[in-house]
Amino acid sequence: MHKLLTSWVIAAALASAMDGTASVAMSQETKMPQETKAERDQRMAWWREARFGMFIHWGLYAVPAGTWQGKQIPGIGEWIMNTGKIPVKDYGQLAARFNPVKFNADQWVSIAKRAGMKYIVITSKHHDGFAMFHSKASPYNIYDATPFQRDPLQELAAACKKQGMRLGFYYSQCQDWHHPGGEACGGHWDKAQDGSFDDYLRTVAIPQVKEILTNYPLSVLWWDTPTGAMTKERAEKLATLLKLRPGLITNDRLGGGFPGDTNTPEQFIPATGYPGRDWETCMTLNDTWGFKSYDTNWKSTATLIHNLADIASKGGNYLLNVGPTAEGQIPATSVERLAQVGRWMAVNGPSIYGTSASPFKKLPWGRATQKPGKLYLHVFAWPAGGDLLVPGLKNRVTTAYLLADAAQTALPVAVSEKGPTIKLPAQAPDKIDSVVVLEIQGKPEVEPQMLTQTKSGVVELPAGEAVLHGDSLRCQGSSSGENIGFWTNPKDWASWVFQIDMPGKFDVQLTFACEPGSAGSEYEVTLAEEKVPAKGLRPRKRIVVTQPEQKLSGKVESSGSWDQFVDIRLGRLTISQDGPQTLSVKPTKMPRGAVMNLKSIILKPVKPHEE
Ligand code: FHN
Repeated sequence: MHKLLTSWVIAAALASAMDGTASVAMSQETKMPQETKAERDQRMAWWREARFGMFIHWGLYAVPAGTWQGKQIPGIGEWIMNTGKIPVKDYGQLAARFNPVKFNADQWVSIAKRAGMKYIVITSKHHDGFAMFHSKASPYNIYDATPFQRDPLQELAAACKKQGMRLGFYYSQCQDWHHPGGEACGGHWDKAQDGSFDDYLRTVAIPQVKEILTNYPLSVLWWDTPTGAMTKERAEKLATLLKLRPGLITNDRLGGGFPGDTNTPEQFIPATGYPGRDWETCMTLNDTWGFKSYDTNWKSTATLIHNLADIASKGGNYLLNVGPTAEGQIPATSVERLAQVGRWMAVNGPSIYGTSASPFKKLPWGRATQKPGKLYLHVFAWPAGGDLLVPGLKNRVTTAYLLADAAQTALPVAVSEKGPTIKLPAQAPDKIDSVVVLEIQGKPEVEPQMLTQTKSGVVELPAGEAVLHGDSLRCQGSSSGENIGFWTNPKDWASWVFQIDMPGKFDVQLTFACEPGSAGSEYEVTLAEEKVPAKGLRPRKRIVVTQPEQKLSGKVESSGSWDQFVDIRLGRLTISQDGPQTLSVKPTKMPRGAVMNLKSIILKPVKPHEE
């Protein structure tokens, strides 16, 4: 409920399925076929090793490419039929104009391969209901309804086999805006769409899922947008078909409480990953999944590489999308960006493939991934003086070298109580992300690090650093940044421990979001000395003069929506001595079902003239 909702999402079930939370919660209720942990690990092994895949959204929507009857239709390209409320018959006429003669399956697979991607997931049928494979279940497919008269997905399967690439299909099992009875988020807009959902399942979705699982060598089946209509009983009819392809991996978007194998955060990187679950962030290269001729908001190569390292550092996979044109070509900018990522992967692949999540909560200069006996330090910000402190690492470092250095020349390592410091060369081997390999003894052990004041005395307490108390609230990643959300239990609270070296008076600023319908909660912010410093925290420098607890209180006003964050000044606190402090936020009243999405708390030192 606190996830950021885009306008087209109507069902709460759908919203939570999109970051996997609903399915995680429901997994206990759903009986899944018996599989031991060892069997599951074996089935997931290639996928965990892969870490990087290509998503392809390709369908009839590539023909209008974002423009209908001369008007640019807002939103994502593959939604043009729904957003533009295009009648079924008119949209269907696009098929006669869809002739992707420049499609070359080998080329597409090579583009993915050169990028360092290890699997491809392509739309076999998106919400517009048009099958991109030769389906016997409906003539509304690329083989029967277009001048192309080829099955590009068979060609892609052959090319994948030839080039050693895993293949998966996306299938929109619930939404289908063409076949009568199919679901449409926002409701049907054409009588031709009306009908029975069960008939649609029986005559279209079930037979087509059977077809794709039988006729194509699939490693992944990627469901999408389960609506409320996908009850457990209905979902079971689809889930049971999965037996047709042993070893298949599916995601958490079937609906009906089926957890699938993977969580699927969309367009964001979850703050802490999903410990204990396999997960995959899917993301666009620009702002659309399906091709839009005028969307040129491409992510930079640096962003893509940082995202890939960030995701791997949290134990997930990156499924990065391309939206080919109606001629069958992957846009040139996508090809170029992917080639640049591929050049980085050719050198740094070992720091991504088959790695697991970082043992560090946060690193000031980048990210880390690990394999047994090795830490890969992804240095995004190369230290000016050449000294790279690895804060809190307790293991003995047996050797350190740059991954880009084939000779593995040992870098000097100095050890202090703060952790090892690696002496790096003056020049970063890669200005986006240079990887330093540490070979270490034993499993990584890291001392917890404490938040400290900045040089100007400011204390920043971000959502990602909070200790969360309770069951409901959690730190969620989103396009507006990490925040503490899902705060639906008034007993839940959050706290931060931080070190003060420059005591004084501080103005307290809270950055939060709340939609109008949930506003009105009240809360207290409490500041207290940290009595038992956590292991590894700096001891007090001088004798403690205990200071009484201080409290500020506030009321949550509406900020407009769950993802519109605003700053408020809550009041002033005094910290009269250095040492560790704890700041807690606890709700006192929650009249309307939720507290707030809390992004950060900042303590700003009050200058003498402001007092
Ligand atoms: O509605 C779709 C959207 O068009 C796209 O396919 C994405 C990819 O994850 N999935 C749905 C929204 O979650």
